[in-house]
Amino acid sequence: MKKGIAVVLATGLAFGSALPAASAASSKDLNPEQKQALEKMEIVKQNWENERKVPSFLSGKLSEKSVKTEKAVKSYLKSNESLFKVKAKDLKLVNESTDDLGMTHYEYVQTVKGVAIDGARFIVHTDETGEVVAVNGDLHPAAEENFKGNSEVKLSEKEAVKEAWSHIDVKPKNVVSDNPSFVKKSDVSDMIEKSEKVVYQKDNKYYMTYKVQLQFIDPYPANWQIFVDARDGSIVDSYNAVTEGATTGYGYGVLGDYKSLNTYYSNGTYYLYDTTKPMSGVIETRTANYGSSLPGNYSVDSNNAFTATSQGADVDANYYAGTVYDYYYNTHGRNSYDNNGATIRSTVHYGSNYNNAFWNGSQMVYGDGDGSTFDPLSGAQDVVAHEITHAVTERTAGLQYKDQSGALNESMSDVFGYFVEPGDFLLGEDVYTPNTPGDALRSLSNPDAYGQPSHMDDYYYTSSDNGGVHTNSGIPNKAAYLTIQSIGKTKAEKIYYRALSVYLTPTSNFSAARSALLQATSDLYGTGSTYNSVASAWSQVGVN
Ligand code: ASN
Ligand code: ZN
Ligand code: CA
Repeated sequence: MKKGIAVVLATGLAFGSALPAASAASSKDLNPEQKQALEKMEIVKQNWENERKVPSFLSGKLSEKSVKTEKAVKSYLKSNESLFKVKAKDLKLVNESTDDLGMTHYEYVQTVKGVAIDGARFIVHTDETGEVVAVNGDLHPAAEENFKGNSEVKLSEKEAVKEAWSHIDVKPKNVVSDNPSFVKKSDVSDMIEKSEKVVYQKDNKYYMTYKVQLQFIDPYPANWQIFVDARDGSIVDSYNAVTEGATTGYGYGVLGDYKSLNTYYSNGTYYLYDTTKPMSGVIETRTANYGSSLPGNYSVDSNNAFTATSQGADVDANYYAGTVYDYYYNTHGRNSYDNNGATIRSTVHYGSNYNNAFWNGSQMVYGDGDGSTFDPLSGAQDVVAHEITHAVTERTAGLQYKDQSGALNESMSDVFGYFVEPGDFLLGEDVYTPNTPGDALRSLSNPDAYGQPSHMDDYYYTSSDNGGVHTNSGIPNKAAYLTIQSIGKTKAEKIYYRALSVYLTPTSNFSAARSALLQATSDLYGTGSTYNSVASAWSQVGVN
């Protein structure tokens, strides 16, 4: 210990006297505050000695002579070995830099048998005059005496890496190693492995290990840090440093069907949060927890298996929203409902026994149904497509939700419900009246069977339901059905999307819809038989 070293603890307590000479100094002239500080310092000093700890941060005037070269720093460290309790020869310079203030920072790593202790950095800071003004970092005074397996390295680096892979039970594929001794050349890699020999401290013991880092995204995001004992290949310690990333989980839908899910992992929790789409936003699902506040809490799971019955609504809302996104993107080149990649958010478990679902202008909302009229409504892909299409309509034609334009708005949602899930012409059959098989909410092919008109002769005049938007939609629905029957789905969906996104306006009525669809047909397929089929479909429902 050099005389004249002033000490500042990391807590900011400043001591004017030298250490440890201070203990010998007369305390008579000290005020109570200084006395207390001195006592504290005594405790700190004793702890250093008893626990073989070293100060982790010292600042003040720490050197007498100017220290301006690495060699001078080394001899400074040597003359202070009793303070730092580590031999200067075991400190290896790993970096030296001078900053804008003229301070130079000498960064050392402590070694045992010439091998660095993992993370053991110790930095000496000098000012522009070469005075040591601070030292800080992490030294291990007891590393040598608590060292395990002195020079008994039996494992090769390659063997250690193999042990690491088998420890995490992941099959390495398309690996690029940054270890020069067995590097494989490849431009693309699914996995990266790195390894180096380090001394690793665990429970006050020091082990000669290979630190193996295994990094990959699949089958889960990982940046494994695995310390393999160099003597026998046993694992001294391992942890995954990744706390965030896209993952693949699974779950069961409302109907109990298995689904693979794009999920997101963050800090030990998996979210129904799909970041895999080519959109700026995400597809996310939340839960209102049977209440009515929106948007609610994220739908989460602790192990990426969304298999509880109560999670069925959450699973389907996110999964089907993803398929509807895909439909619009792949079939129409539309990126989300706003065609600008907006987040598609759904909230499930809305209310209690709530027999409905809706687009509220910002997001989808799904009730669980009462179990007899409805199962959780997100369990039907055509219902999800119906609701998301309301968002598309809002951002395109903007059809006003009343009277004929409102019925057209409803019809567009039903028709795209079919385009997304074309197995049948029924709507909502998968969740409607679970105890009555074969029925549905509505039908494109047979609106009358569900209390809807299918011809202008039966147009229903009412002041309820915004002028019967869920009733009179039967008329344009039937026209759509007839169109699809005669020209096929592939042409029909192109025509409908073009009419919706190019020609229809907020106040379009049924007659304007016929004109818009015919114009779209003419643009895409000319004025031949396809055109005549569309015209005929509308004539058959009495719209000319
Ligand atoms: N499920 C209904 C619909 O999307 C809710 C509503 O009346 N807007 O049409
Ligand atoms: Zn609707
Ligand atoms: Ca259906």
